[in-house]
Amino acid sequence: MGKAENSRIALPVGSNLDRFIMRNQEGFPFASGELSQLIRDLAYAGKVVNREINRAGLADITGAYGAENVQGEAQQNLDVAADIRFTRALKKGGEVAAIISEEVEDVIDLNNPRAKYIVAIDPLDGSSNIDVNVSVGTIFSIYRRVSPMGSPVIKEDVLQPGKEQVAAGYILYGSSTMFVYTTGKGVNGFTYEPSLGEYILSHQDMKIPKSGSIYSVNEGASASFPKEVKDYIASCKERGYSARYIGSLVADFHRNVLKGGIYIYPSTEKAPNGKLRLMYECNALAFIAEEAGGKATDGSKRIMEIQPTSLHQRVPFFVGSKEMVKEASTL
Ligand code: AHM
Ligand code: MG
Repeated sequence: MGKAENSRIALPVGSNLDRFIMRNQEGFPFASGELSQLIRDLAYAGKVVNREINRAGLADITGAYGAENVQGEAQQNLDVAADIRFTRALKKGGEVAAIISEEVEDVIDLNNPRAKYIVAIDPLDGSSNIDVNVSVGTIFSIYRRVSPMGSPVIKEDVLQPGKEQVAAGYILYGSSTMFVYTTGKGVNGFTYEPSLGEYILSHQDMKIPKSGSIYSVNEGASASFPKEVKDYIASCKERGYSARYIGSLVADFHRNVLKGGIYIYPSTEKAPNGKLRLMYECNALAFIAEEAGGKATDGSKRIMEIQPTSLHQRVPFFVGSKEMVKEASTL
C-alpha cells in the first residue's frame, strides 16, 4: 500500500485502539475482520495482565511458582497467570488455530475448525523483574496457517520464518502501559488510560532514528562475547555512547526505538546461540524494528529470514537503529 493510501486510513493521535483497528480493516477490501478481532483479544488480555502486574506488590502473587518453564528457568507466578490469560482470550476469540508459547513446551492446538491464524507469544518477558518493580512486557507474532482450516495443525504451521508474520506487537507494562503493533503498514503505539479502560493512540507511525548513542547489552558477560562484539562495544565507548540495560527486552527495545540505539544479546560461552528465542521474542521485534525503519540480525543474517527448526530455538540478537545494527553485524 502506498503512502497516500496509508495516510488516508490514519487516525489522529487521541483515537482509541478499537477505532484504529476498525479503520485499518476498511483499508483491506476483502478483510473479514478476524485479524482485527484477534488483535483486540490480545489487547484485552493485556489489560487483565496489566491489572495483575500493578497489584503484584500488594497481592501475594509474586515470586517463584515452584515449577520451571521449558527453558529450565524458575517460573514466576505472573508468568503462569499471563500465559493463562492470553491463552484463554485467544481460545474464546475463535480466530486462532494454535498457540506456541515460551511458557509451554508443545504446540497448543485450540481445535478451532474455522481458525486461520497461529500466534507465537512470550506472555511475560523479563518476569524476574516483577519483584523489583521494573518494567516487563508481552511479545507476540501472528502468522497465517499454511495447512487447510479444519485439519490438525502441522509443524509447518508453527515453524514459519519471521518474514511470514502478518502482524506482531508488544505490550510494555512500564511507567505507562503501552500496546505497540504493526500489520506491515508502519508501527503505531497506544498508551493505556486506566480510568477509561482504553488504549489511546499516542505514538503514530513510529520511526527509529537511523543512528543513536545508546547501546544495550549485558556487559557483565562480555569476557565471553565474540571478538567482533567486544570491538563494537569498545567503539561505542570511544564515541562516548551511553550504556543503558534494563534487563527487560521490551523496555530496552522500546527506549531504543524512541531515542535511537542498539540492543545486543550475542552468543556467549555459556549460551552459544544467545539467550533469546527466535519464535517468541526476536521475530516480533525484528518485524517492528524493520517497519519502523530499523534493522535486526543474528550478527550476520536478517532475523526474519531464518528458517526455524524448533519451537524454542535461540538466536543471537542485534536490533535497533539501522546504521548501528549494520555496523555491529560483522560476524
Ligand atoms: P525471559 O524470557 O526468561 O524473561 O528472559 C528474557 C530476558 C530479556 O527480557 C532480557 O533482555 C534478557 O533476558 C536479560 O538477560 P540477562 O540477564 O542474561 O542479561
Ligand atoms: Mg522471554
